[in-house]
Amino acid sequence: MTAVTAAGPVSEADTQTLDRYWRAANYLAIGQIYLTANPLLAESLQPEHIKPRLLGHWGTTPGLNFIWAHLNRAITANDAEMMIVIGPGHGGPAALANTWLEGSYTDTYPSVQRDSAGMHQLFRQFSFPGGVPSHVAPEVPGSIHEGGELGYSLSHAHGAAFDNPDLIVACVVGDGEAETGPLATSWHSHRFLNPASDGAVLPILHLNGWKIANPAVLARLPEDELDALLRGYGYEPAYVTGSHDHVPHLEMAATLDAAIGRIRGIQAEARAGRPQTGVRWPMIVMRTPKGWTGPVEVDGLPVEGTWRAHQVPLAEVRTNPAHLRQLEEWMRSYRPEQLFAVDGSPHPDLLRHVPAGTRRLGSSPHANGGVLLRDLDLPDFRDYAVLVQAPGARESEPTKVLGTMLRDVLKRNEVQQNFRVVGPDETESNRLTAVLEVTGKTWEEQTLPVDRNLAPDGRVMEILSEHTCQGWLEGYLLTGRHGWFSCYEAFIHIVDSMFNQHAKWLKVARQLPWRRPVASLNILLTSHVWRQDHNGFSHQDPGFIDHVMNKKAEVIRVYLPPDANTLLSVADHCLRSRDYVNVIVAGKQPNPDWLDMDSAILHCTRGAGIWEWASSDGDGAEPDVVLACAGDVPTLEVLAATDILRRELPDLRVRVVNVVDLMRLQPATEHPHGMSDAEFNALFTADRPVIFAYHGYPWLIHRLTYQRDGHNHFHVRGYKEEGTTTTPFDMVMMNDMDRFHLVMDVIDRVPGLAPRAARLRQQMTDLRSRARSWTREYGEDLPEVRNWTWSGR
Ligand SMILES: Cc1ncc(C[n+]2csc(CCOP(=O)(O)OP(=O)(O)O)c2C)c(N)n1
Repeated sequence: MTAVTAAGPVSEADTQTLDRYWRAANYLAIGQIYLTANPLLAESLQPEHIKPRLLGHWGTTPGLNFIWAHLNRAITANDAEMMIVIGPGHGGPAALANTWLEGSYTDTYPSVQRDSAGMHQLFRQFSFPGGVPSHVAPEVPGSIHEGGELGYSLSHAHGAAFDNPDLIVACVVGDGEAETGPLATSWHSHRFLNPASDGAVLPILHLNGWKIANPAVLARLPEDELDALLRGYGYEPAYVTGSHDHVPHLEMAATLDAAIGRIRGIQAEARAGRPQTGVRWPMIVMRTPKGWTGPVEVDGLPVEGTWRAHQVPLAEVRTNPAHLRQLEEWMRSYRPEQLFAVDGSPHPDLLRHVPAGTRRLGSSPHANGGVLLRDLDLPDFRDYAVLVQAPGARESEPTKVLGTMLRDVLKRNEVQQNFRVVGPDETESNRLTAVLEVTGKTWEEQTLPVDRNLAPDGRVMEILSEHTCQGWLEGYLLTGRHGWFSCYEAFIHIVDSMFNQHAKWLKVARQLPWRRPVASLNILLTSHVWRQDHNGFSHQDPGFIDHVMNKKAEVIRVYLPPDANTLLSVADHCLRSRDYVNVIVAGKQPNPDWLDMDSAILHCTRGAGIWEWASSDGDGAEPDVVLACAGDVPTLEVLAATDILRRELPDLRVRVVNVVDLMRLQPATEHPHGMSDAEFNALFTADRPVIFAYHGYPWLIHRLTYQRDGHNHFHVRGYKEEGTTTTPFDMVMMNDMDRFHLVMDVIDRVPGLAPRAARLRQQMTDLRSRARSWTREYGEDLPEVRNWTWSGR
């Protein structure tokens, strides 16, 4: 049979080539799961040819191989530039088999040639200690998506497509994956895709019917209901159905050509200045058996087309001769002697549809984004400095100041089109509003006169799904661009797990010389725990930092700039950095400006340092106490406490230390930013009390410093899960991090001070009581607290 598709005829010979390629990929996938020797079945299989531990996932693999084979043809026939994102990334054997067949694997890893020795190595290394992982991990060329943790394929694929007008990202979505929250919300992503200036995503919903042990919901919906659901998401679904007896090569070829034709049609209209509303992007629903072409039954139980095919269908091959025989029959059913020459190389004719060079899915430069990465054209951050004539003499809203700089980053990179700002509906709430002076918020749907700042080509991307924001940005970064994510501090926890996966990706990618560095993932956390005046307890959670700290030191950075100028300096540094996750916690509420720009730069370069202008330990003298702070609100309270101490106990030598780069606290052996013990002791002393006011949960500071000489003298105040909707000062009092309590802490900890400072201590208790009753009576903080400023003593 032949068919004429949108890209021309597909002949009988074409389908045979596709089928031979597919059989070869299936054979290679099974070889990876089972064999450690005898790759071409030159002799009959023996137990010693079988791996001692059988690991990997067969079930999804033949479907993935089928898709890859057809994408090859579609790329060649349509002269298309494509990339693949594999949601069920546990189908690693498929990606490895296909990249080996097409030659991109050997290009990346010359030690694995396309011959029998290479095939042997391909098989042996899979899921083997010292070899390669079972998933579509960073080690796999052509991948930006591991797929180990399910749910992020569509958002990653869209991130890759933004600002890549010639790229079509084929995105395989598992029917199990489709049940996850992140995937379910990411169907909306195409509503943020601009057909004029972005590429396209072609979702391929892989309805193989099952997950590990259960049916998949979408696979059991009545056909009309599934169709209505996908249409409701704005897609034009096309269906390709295969079975044990029918391999739908012609249908798949025609459907792919039609989908590419439709994508190009939509783009051509938009690019000719005729944008349409209600664009329906194509998608493919591919219904094929799980474990397709594998054993139909094992030990009398059905396997092909059931959940039993998910991992390793024949589990006892080494010990059960019947299983071993069945494996050999299964592998020989692909007729390897017709697919591979005696030297193990694939017969050239089965590679006829494989595209050339960087058009191969495993060689797409987009999937190794660092090779395409261009530096941002950054303005001089010093131009946005707030003027600070004296520490604390005036106030500004740090994120609002940062907004002016980000605005100009957007503007200067308008031509490069390689910078986007994402956030879950909070860009304005987080006071980055200035960015909207030069761009809009991406919006392709209907608009109403009351809408503000929406634009089809907007570069600020807002969707109320932290998952989708994070997924878009990861996809955008991994394909060689830059971005900025701003989020309420409490709700960044929603993407804890996505952050984990991205940090793991970076850790592994950094060890692969062929993966070029990508721009860092910059996460600005604002509307933070201490200033949730509108919202209260549900919005008070600084724990993301603790979570981030679990990841490899080489990929994570945490910054707590205490004011506007330090935030600018930190932001500039983060925008220039590569291969990190930078977490920046900064306030949006009016906050004293402590440092002029020159001092801010010096302080941020040090990462932690003595604020001499605030300290009274003088040159050469050892302090009686160190008041340390990290975070804007802790810094304010520490300075207010210092002010009291210097006024009331003028003989006490107080040293104020501010930490902007939290990683400085770690030992130099643990983090590249870590301080040596000598440096640490010089700053914090080895034996004086250190009262440390910290933005987040106090135990983190102990965790970071427990090996230091002076650790026993560290007393940390921070958020201890006390909160509600109340005044800013009541919040710090609820957590004992207020200035009055810090003074009490000093009195309690400095040896010999308690007896002579008893009156002051009592005053502090009284002031706390007074401050508290004031809030209860007047609904705001005490005037002397609200209006306190650094006296410059
Ligand atoms: C978020 C998440 N939860 C659970 C798992 C464990 N898991 C691995 S594969 C799988 C089933 C996946 O089904 P589907 O997406 O349909 O893939 P396929 O059937 O094609 O293998 C599950 C639940 C996971 N990897 N990620």
